Amino acid sequence: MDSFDEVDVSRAILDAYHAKFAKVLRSDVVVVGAGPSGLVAGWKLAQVGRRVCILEKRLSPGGGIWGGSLGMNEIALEKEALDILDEMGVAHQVHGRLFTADAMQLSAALILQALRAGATILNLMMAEDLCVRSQRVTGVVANRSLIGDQLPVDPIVFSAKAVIDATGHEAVLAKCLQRRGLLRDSPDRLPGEGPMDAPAGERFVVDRVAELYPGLWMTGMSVSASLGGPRMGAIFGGMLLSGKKVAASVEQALAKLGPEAQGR
Ligand code: 48F
Repeated sequence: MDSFDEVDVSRAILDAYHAKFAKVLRSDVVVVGAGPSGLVAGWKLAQVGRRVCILEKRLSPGGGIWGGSLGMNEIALEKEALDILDEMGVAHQVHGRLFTADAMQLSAALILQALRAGATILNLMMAEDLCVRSQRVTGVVANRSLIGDQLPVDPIVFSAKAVIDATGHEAVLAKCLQRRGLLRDSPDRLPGEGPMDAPAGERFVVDRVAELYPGLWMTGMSVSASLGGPRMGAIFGGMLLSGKKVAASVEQALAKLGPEAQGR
């Protein structure tokens, strides 16, 4: 255990991180936000061979799953989402018309599924803007969390053929386009979420998954925040299914691109 010194430790980390970072500077898909919808989207796209980078501003991926409701670390979900749990080997319990799962198990499983499928997760990385070229989103501008919002330090760019806004209630990327007047037919500001209506909210985040602007898709609560859907809470089936649906939609769009854009 004494065949190394401290600089060996630093160098190993630096080299490994550099390789990981360099690999995703040009990705097929950049997912911003590692909550339930973003992690499912990243997992499913990596599973079909796409180079996927997931940017998460917090230290821990998992978004709103960890705390369940009121910090009670259980989440509820509907039967339609059970297949996704089964695929990951996450246990569930029956509670009347609903099901529950352990929030720790679900968060950990989603993170591991995404990583094992080949996605790269960069935590402490905060998306602050988008690259737009010829009226298409071509990448994400990001900075270190706790640098980007506090110090005058320039960001870095991750390019992508498709970007997914999975930033939850904040709908960060949709707002980037909105404040520049790039969203056609939209009012001065995004409508934000409507009042709580859990069943309608769950349907909304799945039904209304869409490409908001060429190259930019939305999933999870950012769908509601961008399009004025109802809020809902501590029920997660819609988030998982929304992530799965956006992955299918992005994959379909990427498959239509020319062969040089495929680059798997
Ligand atoms: O909030 P979050 O879990 O979004 P979601 O996938 O799921 C919503 C549910 O958790 C819950 C709900 C269901 O009943 O209503 O709220 O739609 O995950 C969003 C992730 O995005 C990260 C944030 O830290 C969280 O982990 N995030 C937000 N803004 C940025 C970001 C940003 N600018 N850059 C990188 N990550």
